[in-house]
Amino acid sequence: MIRLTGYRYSIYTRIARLALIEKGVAHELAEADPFADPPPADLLALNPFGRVPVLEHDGFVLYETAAILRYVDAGFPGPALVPVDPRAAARMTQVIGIADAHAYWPLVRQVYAQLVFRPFEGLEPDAAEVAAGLAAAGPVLDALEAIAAEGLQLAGGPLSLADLHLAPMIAAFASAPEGAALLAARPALARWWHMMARRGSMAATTRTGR
Ligand SMILES: N[C@@H](CCC(=O)N[C@@H](CS)C(=O)NCC(=O)O)C(=O)O
Repeated sequence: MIRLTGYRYSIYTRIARLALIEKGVAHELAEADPFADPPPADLLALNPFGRVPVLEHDGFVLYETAAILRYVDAGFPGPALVPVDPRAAARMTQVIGIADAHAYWPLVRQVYAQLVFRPFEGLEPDAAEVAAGLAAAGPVLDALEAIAAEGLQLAGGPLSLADLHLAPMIAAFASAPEGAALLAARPALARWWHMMARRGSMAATTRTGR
């Protein structure tokens, strides 16, 4: 049995769902809201940090999205999502590191959360957070643009874990017009994003209603 515990609005849950779908791994979804205070006890029992997603496979419990993606790729048949070429593989790991360390907070938690999610919940955006997020996003997008332009990753080659890790963050960011404008100014990255946005797995993982 393969179960993914996640949250419908979670970017990281979407990353793990993309990997399962792209590999063709049958799975069930369980819902847990990690932003609840305190997080649900059944989530804390799976992940002491109270974050989603968490994968369970026949009693093996795994949290941290990068680890989940590696496990899904290595543990199941389907297209290989890690390049064999050492430089392409290194770039893949680098993109995942950039996404986690530098992209998630400004792109998702500052720009998307303030400009898209808070209005969706009927709340006002915090202008200072938006400004900070947009300012921090620039260098992150520049770094990703350089990687996309180089061509080893984020360039429309064979699908990799880097594509899956980054796409939900860019999707959220680009859903704010201010984010879309910053992305459009990076042509190689924008080209990659338009290819990723057309994938069936992306369409299958837009948030579901309650
Ligand atoms: N390092 C974790 C991060 C996961 C993460 O931050 N998930 C978010 C949802 S997208 C979460 O659970 N947030 C709850 C919180 O920040 O309290 C991973 O890679 O899985």
